[in-house]
Amino acid sequence: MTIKTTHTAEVKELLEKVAGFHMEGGNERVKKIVHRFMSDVFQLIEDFDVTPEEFWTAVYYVGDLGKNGEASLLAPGLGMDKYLDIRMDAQDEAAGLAGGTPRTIEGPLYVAGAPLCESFARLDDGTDQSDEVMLLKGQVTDEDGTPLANAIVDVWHADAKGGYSYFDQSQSEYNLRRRIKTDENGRYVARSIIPSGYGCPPEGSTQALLNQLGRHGRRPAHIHFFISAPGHKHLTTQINLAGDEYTYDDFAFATRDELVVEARPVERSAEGEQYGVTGPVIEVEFDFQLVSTDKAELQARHERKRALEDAAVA
Ligand code: MBD
Ligand code: FE
Repeated sequence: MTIKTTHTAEVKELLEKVAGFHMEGGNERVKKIVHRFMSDVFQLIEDFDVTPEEFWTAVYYVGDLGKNGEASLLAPGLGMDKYLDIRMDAQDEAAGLAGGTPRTIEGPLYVAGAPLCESFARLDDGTDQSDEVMLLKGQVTDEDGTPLANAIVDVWHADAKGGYSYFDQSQSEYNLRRRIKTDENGRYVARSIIPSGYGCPPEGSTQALLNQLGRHGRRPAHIHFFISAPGHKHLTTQINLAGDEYTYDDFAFATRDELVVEARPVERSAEGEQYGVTGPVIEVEFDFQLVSTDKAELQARHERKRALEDAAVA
């Protein structure tokens, strides 16, 4: 039998005190949100008849999540980053700012301040000779197809083991991370290595919850981008390599059809040779279309805590 308590005068008063409704100071929005949040938690405890054992398991789960730094990894796993994208897409639609290359989630592994290069960059440090060479190239244009010169292609991806430099301390500084300024035709070229998919740490808090849900914690091979150009809406996106087991089964829900790209093995690459990349490479080509806007706040990435964001020199 479920005992009903959430709607009693005693619990209502408790929730109001919890949220500081009777106090002068503090932040009104935070008070309202905490009040709603705690009311929903109490209601959930009532509806599911949560036991003290279950409750304390959850409390210590949150503690562990903080200790192993996985809160920003659990968020995409629970579809929260995707949901924020859905909201931003709807807001863009309502403001007449839809279109261009679709956005998809940033993820928790960006590092600010990667070296800035002109039109071409080599992203990998050459450590592992057995890695497959990738030639990544494309063009940044506006929606009419006009090339955008001097756009910034801020690119980052995992190594062949699925690890990201900075977070994986065995990699060199800014390995597989660069900012590339497009040339006069809006083009960018990068030499790198083919990334592998990512897997959540098997002993971490995120995977522990995914196990309870019968879910895996894997992402397909993917490449992240921030694309920016003056007068245009900042774009946060990723491309997913076609043919990966997880291309359409991403634990972080970041795949969009328009962002799936073939990786094409070629014996030689004309663009590559321009930059001294000879021999067989795997070509990955992707063009970006940016939407114009004069609103300055839409031209920059939204704020969030990011590695080295404040230390970065522009
Ligand atoms: C990643 O590489 C990533 O992009 C996301 C969203 C989550 C975990 C690892
Ligand atoms: Fe990633």
